[in-house]
Amino acid sequence: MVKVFERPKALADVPTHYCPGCTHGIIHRLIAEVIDELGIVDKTIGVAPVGCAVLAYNYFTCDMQQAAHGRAPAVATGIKRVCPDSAVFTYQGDGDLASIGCAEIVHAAARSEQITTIFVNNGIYGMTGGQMAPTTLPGDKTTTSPYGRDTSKQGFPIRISEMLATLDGPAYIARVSVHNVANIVRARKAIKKAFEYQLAGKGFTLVEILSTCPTNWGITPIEALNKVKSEMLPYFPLGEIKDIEAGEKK
Ligand SMILES: Cc1ncc(C[n+]2csc(CCOP(=O)(O)OP(=O)(O)O)c2C)c(N)n1
Repeated sequence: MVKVFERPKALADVPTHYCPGCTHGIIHRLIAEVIDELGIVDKTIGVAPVGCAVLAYNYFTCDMQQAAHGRAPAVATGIKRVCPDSAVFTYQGDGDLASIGCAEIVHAAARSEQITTIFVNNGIYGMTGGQMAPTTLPGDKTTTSPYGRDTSKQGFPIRISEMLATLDGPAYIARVSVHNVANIVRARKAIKKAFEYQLAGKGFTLVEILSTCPTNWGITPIEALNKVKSEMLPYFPLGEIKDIEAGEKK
């Protein structure tokens, strides 16, 4: 019989706690596939965030460390500097990375720490019940913006990837999405490239992944995927935002 499906070895054989239609699970799988493909499970150390992915340490079979809210880049910096031969990644939501942890990610990127950040942008604080995040779209209703995000009072969403790409430190920054198969394939390529750049010592790498939160968005999983496509993509355009290798080839 031909085997058509195999769980990546870097992914533990346990059920996850994620809501139906949440794309954290897809993103976990992509990271695990890349870790398997690069054969680095024994030397990979992930840093779990505070947010819905707080239990990520239960889902990956590589070493994992838990960080305080937003502090994953600082924790990852320490790990990587002590274990320079390891592959270190942080896994962070938009509340974690773009709000309370904004300073940490900016300075880790500016220092060009040799780490890979997986930035899961679902435009909301999922774990705590759907509060407005720095990436919440204008007009979107959340528990802290019940009439919709009003940019005159609550400001505009932050495009973290573009902002970090202005720094000299990052080697690779891409924004991808997992709302359909073609984009899942592209997301996997970007994650792999980020890990490869880290292993080659090229500098700080970050992959922002547009994600869903049907529970707190108050819509169905299918509607959530459609919202990513029709509403998030125009505000957060996909693509490789910085790639030091592409720059050199020009
Ligand atoms: C120091 C501190 N402040 C606030 C919180 C409460 N808190 C837990 S998760 C979270 C936001 C999570 O949102 P996000 O990072 O976008 O991840 P998601 O849950 O959407 O995946 C907040 C504010 C906390 N745990 N610690």
